[in-house]
Amino acid sequence: MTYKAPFTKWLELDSGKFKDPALIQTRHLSDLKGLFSDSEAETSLLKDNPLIYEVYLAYDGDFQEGQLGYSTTLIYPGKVGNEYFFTKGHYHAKGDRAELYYCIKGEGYLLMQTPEGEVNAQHMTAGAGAYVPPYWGHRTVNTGKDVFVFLAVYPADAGYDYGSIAEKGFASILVENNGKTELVENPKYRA
Ligand code: S6P
Ligand code: ZN
Repeated sequence: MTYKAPFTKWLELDSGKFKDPALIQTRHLSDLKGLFSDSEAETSLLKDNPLIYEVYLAYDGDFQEGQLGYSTTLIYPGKVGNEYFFTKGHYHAKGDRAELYYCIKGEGYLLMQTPEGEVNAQHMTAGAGAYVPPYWGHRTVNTGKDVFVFLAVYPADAGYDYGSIAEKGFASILVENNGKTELVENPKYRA
């Protein structure tokens, strides 16, 4: 039996970034093309192609069953039209894998949906530990004025299914309406 060696990764609480990440993923608007509900606003903002979010992956081991992956996601504040910046969103390729999201700073929502289109939105500020049960697709949305940072811990073999979200979209979206955050139906959702 070969035992994996225990290790520690340090998170800079001010920035939300791991000091020595295994990998940093950056997602600009061009990586999320077609996902925002206001296509005109999206096309016009694509000229600037803003950075929407970054993922700092702490775990650099293997992705076998039994291991845990963990990372922080930093979603920057902003909107496309009246819709707040969000992550692409995904189901886990192994659908029965759950996940924990722990908010470090900022404000936002963990938006979830079942394959049948049932929606659930969990409000998150620092200290919130929100649970993504098996089979729920999940996307996070920054509805605040500052960067929204959360730690995600998940079975390392969960994997990603981005295709379903790219095809159908999310059933609900978070928009600003008269200065207030509202959860509304996504006009572009294809059930
Ligand atoms: C992985 C976990 C998060 C997301 C990250 C970016 O299971 O849910 O680490 O990967 O928040 O979101 P996305 O949808 O681009 O992977
Ligand atoms: Zn996930």
